[in-house]
Amino acid sequence: MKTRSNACLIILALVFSFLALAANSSLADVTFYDGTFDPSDWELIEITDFPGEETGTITANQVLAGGNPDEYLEITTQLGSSGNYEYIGGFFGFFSGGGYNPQTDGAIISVDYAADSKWFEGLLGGEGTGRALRQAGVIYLYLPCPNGPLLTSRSDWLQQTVTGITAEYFFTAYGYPTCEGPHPDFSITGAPIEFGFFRDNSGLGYQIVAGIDNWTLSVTSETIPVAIDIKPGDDTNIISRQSKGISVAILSTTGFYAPSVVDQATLTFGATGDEASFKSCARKPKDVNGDGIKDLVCNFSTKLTGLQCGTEGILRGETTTTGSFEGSQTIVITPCK
Ligand SMILES: [Ca+2]
Ligand SMILES: [Ca+2]
Ligand SMILES: [Ca+2]
Repeated sequence: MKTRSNACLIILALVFSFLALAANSSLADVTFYDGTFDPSDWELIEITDFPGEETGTITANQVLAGGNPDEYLEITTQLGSSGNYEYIGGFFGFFSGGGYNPQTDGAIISVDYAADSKWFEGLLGGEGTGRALRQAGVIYLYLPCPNGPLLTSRSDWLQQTVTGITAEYFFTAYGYPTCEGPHPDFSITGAPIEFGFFRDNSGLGYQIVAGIDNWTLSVTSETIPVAIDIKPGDDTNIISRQSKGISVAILSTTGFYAPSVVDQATLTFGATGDEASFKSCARKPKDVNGDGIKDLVCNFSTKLTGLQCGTEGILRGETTTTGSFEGSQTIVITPCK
């Protein structure tokens, strides 16, 4: 698990490796968290069903005491007193966390959400509250279809959690959803995602003040598959047992530029993929497969790879963000013994 939070907090960078699991089934996780709500860490975007005509507002401000504990974010929804029966909501995006890029952090299996909520004043019943995200400029709300959002209806701090949320539970529809798409793209080719939450109300002529603290969003992601070329440019992949090193190229794609994305210190390569055989990577990226995108060529100690005869060489590593990747290719060690 890695935690991304605002700069005031200690960043946890615990990395659990699930090495005992079979290839391609290991999981990488990242958690976004904030319990301070510094205004510079968040962005509020108003969402409404009458853009430009709404008379209601949604506002937010950081309060320094009285949270669970200390700082929290106070959110006020104000519904217009005349005109359209309106929906007013806000998407709160946590942009200081760096966002999540499926192409370098891994395809998302699901997300878990937790936040503490408290109702302060105004119409009883509270504000609608839930998880939200923005991808390619589109805001998606998670709404437990078809019953609508959770409510901040308690006058004490209450933690609300939802786990195992997949892409099909996020909708672009506001208010009560139709349970139909479009949904965000959690796949390996999906555009970068900013996570956050939403608050909303609908109707006319009332105001609600409610708070949020300890916003937490955890992503469970898949290992990123990468293509590798052992002994770049040579299809035999025959390596002498006496050789000092084995050259392995990590092939780049448009979304995964190996020379800048790979955290070289985490590279392991060999018979199981976990061997600490890494020596170095070439400083200059080189396009070894002629696709026009430069690749990363690294060198591993032949002896430390534990490779025997005809077998598979497995490479594993982590990206400089939060992703784990893996690739393998057939290799022939000679003489075979
Ligand atoms: Ca707090
Ligand atoms: Ca080769
Ligand atoms: Ca290439």
